Amino acid sequence: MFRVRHLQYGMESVNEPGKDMDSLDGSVEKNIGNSIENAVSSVISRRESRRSFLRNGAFAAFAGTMVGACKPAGAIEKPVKSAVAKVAPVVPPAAFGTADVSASSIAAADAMDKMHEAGIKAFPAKSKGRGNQLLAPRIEGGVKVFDLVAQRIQWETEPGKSCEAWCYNGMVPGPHIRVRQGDRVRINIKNELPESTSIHFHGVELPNSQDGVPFITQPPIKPGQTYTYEFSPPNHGSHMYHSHHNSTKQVSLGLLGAFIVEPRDKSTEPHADVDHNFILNDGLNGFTINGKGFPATEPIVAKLGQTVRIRFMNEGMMIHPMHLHGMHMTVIAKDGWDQPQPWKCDTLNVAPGERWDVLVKCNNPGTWAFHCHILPHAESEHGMFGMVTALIVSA
Ligand SMILES: [Cu+2]
Repeated sequence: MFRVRHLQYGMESVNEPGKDMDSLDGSVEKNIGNSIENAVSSVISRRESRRSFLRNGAFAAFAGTMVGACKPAGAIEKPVKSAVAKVAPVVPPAAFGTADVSASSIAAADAMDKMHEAGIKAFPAKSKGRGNQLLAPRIEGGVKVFDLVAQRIQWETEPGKSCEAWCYNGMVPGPHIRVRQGDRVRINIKNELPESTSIHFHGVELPNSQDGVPFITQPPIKPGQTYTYEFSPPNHGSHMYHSHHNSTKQVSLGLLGAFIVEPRDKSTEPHADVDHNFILNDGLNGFTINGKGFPATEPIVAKLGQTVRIRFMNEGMMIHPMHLHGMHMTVIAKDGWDQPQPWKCDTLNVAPGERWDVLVKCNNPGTWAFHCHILPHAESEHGMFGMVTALIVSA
């Protein structure tokens, strides 16, 4: 059911949009002979279905680009269409200000709740592939060497929803690279894509020649070529690496990853029992956290009393105000730079390109929803999807 519900949302509105809108006023006239209540009820019903069309139509236009690269595994038109029939029908509401406890409203509520419940019960759902895995370097003459391969793969963002992804080393996000401030670092990138590419180390203050922008600091890395970057990161913090060529497509399809530079003196770091990268994306493969959409997102798990460090990174094209239930976050760094004074919040707006480091003192046991608060990035009438996960604090 999960795999088709975003498509359902867009497709259910394809019923009779033109007819619906054209006949809106005519339906009033036809109802003159009926009771006033019937006429009002009919108009409201029409308007509701029109609103539903406008809302769903707008979403469909949006979703058309968002899910363009994604297909439910093995899915064809037919199963999607048959699933549409299961969607709760639009029910004429009772008059405003009165409780609508009609059997049809209860049935519609039950049908909607069932979909919501199924999503929650599936969490955390198993899906193929896991991104953001730590990549151990090879040491060559004191240099930390990381080998990356840019390639096209099929990637499952949630159970049964398979997308074409462009990625590093077969995963979305690409491997988590972690080095120390001042380390000598070498990155070999082999391009197996059908386009040229490059890598930009976002936030690291490198010599100009290593900045990774084709035609400004280097030639594009052509299909089949291997290119090498080498540098010593001067500034620590939560940074990123991503393609800087045809990036609207390449980054949104998954050519991105966490590049974390630990401080030379690790004793300057605040204590954290759990250190979690939280990478947001919102491109061709939908709304994702670490390459997955709810219910396939990974929960953050901690014990009561522990401190969790979360490193938010936005590789998408939209802002995402991330909201944690039940506990506050203490913001300690922005774009890798320590805040002059840590500050507290429960909703943190993460704009494209930004990184924010926060600490959460897990002093409230339970499973706490943790989601983007632009609600169309997180929930529809079919249940939660996309940028939703949970912080689970066990007693
Ligand atoms: Cu969002």
